[in-house]
Amino acid sequence: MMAISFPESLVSAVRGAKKVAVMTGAGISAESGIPTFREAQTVLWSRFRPEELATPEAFRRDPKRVWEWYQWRRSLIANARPNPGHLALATMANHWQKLTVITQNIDGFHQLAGSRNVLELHGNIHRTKCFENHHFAEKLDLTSDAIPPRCQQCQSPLRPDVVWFGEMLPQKELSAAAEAVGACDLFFSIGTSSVVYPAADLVFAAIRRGVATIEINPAETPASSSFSFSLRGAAGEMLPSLLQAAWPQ
Ligand code: BJW
Repeated sequence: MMAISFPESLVSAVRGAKKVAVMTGAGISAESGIPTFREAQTVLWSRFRPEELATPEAFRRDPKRVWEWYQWRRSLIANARPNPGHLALATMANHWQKLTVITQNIDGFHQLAGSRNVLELHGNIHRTKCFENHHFAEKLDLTSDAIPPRCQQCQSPLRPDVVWFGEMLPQKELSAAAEAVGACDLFFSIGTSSVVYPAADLVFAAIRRGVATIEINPAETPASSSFSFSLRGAAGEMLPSLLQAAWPQ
């Protein structure tokens, strides 16, 4: 592991924390090989902005294209694994009284890495529901030629159970996330550009509370200058190094 040196005040904030809230975004899964949203890394993603695919209007206009985009992402996720960033975070939980992981990601990697208290604000790509009536589909009927496949109860086209632009976030998860941010004594923002709301509201709410806040991101974000510590680097390198600095093995 690359040796990274952190300010002593940062290490003691990490070591001394009791209730920790962590907001994660696409950047934490980048080192697992999952492309982020706002960095043009692949042909598919650079041709369309997320705002043009991740909306109910886009699905209504061209359900096949949107479905196939998610099928492509499902297969990327199925063939990828959590990385050292996800794993370090799961280990850190053992050192704190409470860790709440609030994620905008839909890949399920925090849970796969062993994190237990995970709030998924934007849903999960592994669940499927129908567009019209939100009937959950336990099993996909891929024997029919229909793309997307149809709901077995109402014949409406199926879609992933994720949150698109203009849709409400799951209220239970959003309230629990706000509660965790309101109660934490240390807050991390990891791998998110902090431009999508209401998730970004939670980042700014943590900053406003005046508790210790740490950002981990190779690039600057609109929130960077407001954090107590803004660490420029990859989550898969920063988090294992921080774990080692706070609790040397
Ligand atoms: C690394 C790294 C490494 C790289 N290590 N880091 C207030 C103001 C303005 C607008 C709004 C507002 N409130 C609501 C809105 C509208 C809208 C919105 O926010 N628009 C903005 C774009 C302006 N929000 C909504 O519509 C939300 N719903 C809502 O508000 O409902 C109420 C309502 C309903 C009806 C009418 C009015 C109100 C819903 C938002 C849903 C977002 N959905 C998506 C798709 C999810 C499904 C899917 O995956 O397909 O969520 S869009 C996409 O963006 C996805 C992400 O979770 C989300 C955030 O992106 P994220 O994770 O930050 O990724 P990137 O790519 O932006 O950034 C990656 C970062 O990682 C970068 O900074 C890199 O540098 C960094 N990085 N490598 C660490 N190794």
